[in-house]
Order: sequence, then C-alpha cells, then structure tokens
Amino acid sequence: MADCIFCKIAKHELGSDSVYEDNEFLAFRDVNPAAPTHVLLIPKKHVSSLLDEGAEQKLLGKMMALVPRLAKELGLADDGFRVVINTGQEGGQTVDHLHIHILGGRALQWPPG
Ligand code: DGP
Repeated sequence: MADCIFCKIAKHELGSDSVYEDNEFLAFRDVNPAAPTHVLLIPKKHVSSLLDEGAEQKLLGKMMALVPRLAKELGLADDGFRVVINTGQEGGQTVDHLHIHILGGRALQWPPG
C-alpha cells in the first residue's frame, strides 16, 4: 500500500529502530512507547488488520512464534511481558497494517484502558 506508514518502514523508505528482520517480518521500537520496552512486529506484506483475510494461520503462527524469541532477546523473558493486537476503531488500532505490540520492562496494569 503506497500510503501505509508501516509498509514504508518495512521497505526502509522510512527509518525505524529495528530489533529484528527477516524476509517476511520486521520488528522495530514503537515511536511512542507505552512501556520501557515497546516493540512492534509486522509482516512486510500489507495486511490491514487481524480481520484481513491476509491474516491467515501460517502468517499469524510465524509471527506468534517470533514473539518469545524477541522477548528473550529484548530481555523480557524473566519478568514477563504483554502481547497486544489492537483491531479496529474501538480496539484502538491507529495504523491499518497488522502489528503485534510487545510490551515489557515494567509491571503492566490490567485491565487496559
Ligand atoms: P495501534 O494503536 O495498535 O495501531 O498502534 C500503532 C503504533 O504505531 C502506536 O503505538 C505508535 C506506532 N507508530 C505510529 N507511527 C509510527 C512510526 O512512524 N514509527 C514507529 N516506530 N512507530 C509508529
């Protein structure tokens, strides 16, 4: 998608503080962190949300399998972390490109606002 900010980040047309990259996925630090460690994991191909038919089992499985690896590499495994996929307007999704938030580095409250 030409005007998608995360597509531009995935193509390195826009800079990001990346922590992981392979052929299919990129993980980078959130520009507006909600926790001391706040990373976004995205597919490089444009998938608009968890409701998009492109969010299929294989893709989601690969993304979720990357989460514990990233959490360990980010130093979050000992104290724990949270994974969030905001979906749609009332779900708090502001960027229409599927992304998994990985949050940690402090005691997180529940329920979220
Ligand atoms: P969500 O509200 O779930 O759609 O989360 C979108 C997140 O993306 C939000 O926490 C801020 C982050 N974000 C938006 N634009 C940029 C950007 O250009 N760079 C980075 N690193 N993060 C961004």
